[in-house]
Amino acid sequence: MPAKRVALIGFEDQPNLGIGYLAAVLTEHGFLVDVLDFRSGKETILERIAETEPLIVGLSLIFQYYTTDFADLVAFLRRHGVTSMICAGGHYPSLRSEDALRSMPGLDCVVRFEGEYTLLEMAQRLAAGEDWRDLPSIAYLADGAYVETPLRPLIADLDTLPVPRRPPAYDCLGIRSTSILASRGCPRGCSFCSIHRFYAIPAGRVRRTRSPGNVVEEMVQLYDNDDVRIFLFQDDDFSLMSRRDRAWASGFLDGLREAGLDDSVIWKMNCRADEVSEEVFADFKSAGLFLVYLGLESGNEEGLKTLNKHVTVEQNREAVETLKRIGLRYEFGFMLFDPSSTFDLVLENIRFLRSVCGDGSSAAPFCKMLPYAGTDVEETLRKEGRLRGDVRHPDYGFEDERLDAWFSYLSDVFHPWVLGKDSLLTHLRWAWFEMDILEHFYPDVENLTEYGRRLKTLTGWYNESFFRIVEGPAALAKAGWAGGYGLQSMRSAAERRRHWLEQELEGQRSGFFAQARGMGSRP
Ligand code: B12
Repeated sequence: MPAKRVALIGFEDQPNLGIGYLAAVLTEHGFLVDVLDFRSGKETILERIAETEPLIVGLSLIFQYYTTDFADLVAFLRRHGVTSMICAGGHYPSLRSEDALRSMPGLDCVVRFEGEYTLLEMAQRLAAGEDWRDLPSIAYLADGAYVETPLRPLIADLDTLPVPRRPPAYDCLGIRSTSILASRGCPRGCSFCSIHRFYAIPAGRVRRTRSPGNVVEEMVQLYDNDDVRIFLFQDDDFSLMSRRDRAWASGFLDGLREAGLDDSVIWKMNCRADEVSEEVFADFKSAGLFLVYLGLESGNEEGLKTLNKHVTVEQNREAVETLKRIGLRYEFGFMLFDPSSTFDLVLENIRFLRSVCGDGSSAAPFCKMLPYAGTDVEETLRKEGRLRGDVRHPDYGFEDERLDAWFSYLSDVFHPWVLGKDSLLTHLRWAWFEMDILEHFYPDVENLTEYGRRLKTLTGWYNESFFRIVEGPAALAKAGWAGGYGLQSMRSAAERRRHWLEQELEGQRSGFFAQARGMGSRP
């Protein structure tokens, strides 16, 4: 009798809830599941797999730009004699199954779309020594020929799923946080988003929501058993558009209040600008909502049309204004560059950003829209002959080639500002997260209001520096760089500015915490 073990490997920065659900379903049916962080390295993963000899090694490929790294891992495991079935799931392998199989030699199959019950049946078949090739929702190569089986419908009732397995809750200033999902799927057709197709292809209702009671029950469990006080909802869109959605939201708030969580936990959600209303969000705030991640995406009508957002610039602006009026903190997704970009439209985006967050209410991100596999925008760009790059770096050229040079200069300069765990933007966002924790859980700490004011000023300086770095070289870029004159001094000025902002942030932060500790309070 083979061991009933499965190993799941994925990117686990915050809890990877996809893996968490897969692991919970398998565990519920008697399998032992090892969850390994892909970043722990090939040797560590191999060691663990050699030790446990799982029936299946399952790869969670939800970020397509890890495809080549996962292909390396598969080759490495095979080279070192791993004979377990190796399969992959997630957005890219589901939407591009054949490409995934051909680009990852050694992979036995792809589990397409929602994977819980296909993976379970696969594990059961393997444990019983039975063939798996007629399972639904899989794809594989048979003697080099691509085969895919009919798709299983989406899980109709999310309440039937067990609570996902999670890594230990993350601790910041003594307060624990974790991720949670209230729904799956999004019916909107944003052209750049992988989610729209992912949930539209299999049969079943695209957007499914857990019952409010089921969500609150999980929160209570996490609160009671793991002392979790901060819940980060990862739903693509905490939808509030239909009457049914709003009834759900009010049921959720009632549930939080009945469970007594409304004044003991705080939570964050993601949504669109056209879902923000003063009444509903003020109510949310009174039940613990502390942060709203808004998918603004563009600050000009042309860009919003290209991204198929079906919102206007005015709605974007109004959503932010509403949150400010209520006193709710917000972060936002924004793609300064998209396939419709021209010099004027990028500068219009900057003017929009200055008008919404020039006051330091939130830090602006720097991003170019990327055409992920299976998205509408990828298809359009392919038809237009503008698609470039590869699976790891999907890309496109702008219609005006001078923009390519401008973007490339800016992304080079902004790399340490916005990318990675050590970037200035990440540090700023952390400082705000700490501020949220202090405000909600340590309100008696002295000088908090003053520290908040300083953070806001600093965020304003960060934003204004960012805007000027974009605006500065625009005329030069438009003139074909005119020999590059002035560029080097702009680059050095940007670097100096970043160093100064970093030092200022660190100085403010450590100064504040030193005095808070001096007072003997908990942080
Ligand atoms: C949470 C989240 C994050 C978290 C990461 C959480 C973590 N794992 O550490 C954070 C905030 C860090 C993040 C960052 C980014 N993210 Co993100 N993120 C999400 C989000 C909103 C939710 C993921 C989730 O919990 N899903 C719910 C679970 C239940 O579903 P699932 O993960 O898809 O898993 C199911 C199936 O896919 C399948 N499955 C998955 N894995 C496996 C494995 C096996 C073996 C099997 C059988 C099945 C299977 O079964 C699972 C259960 O049904 C998704 C959107 C989404 N709704 O999925 C975007 C998403 C994954 N992110 C995306 C992107 C682009 C990014 C960023 C690049 C954004 C940016 N510009 O910085 C970064 C990249 C981070 C990095 N690694 O470098 C894109 C990926 C696009 C693509 N095709 O590559 C998505 C799809 C959003 C989108 N709108 O397109 N993200």
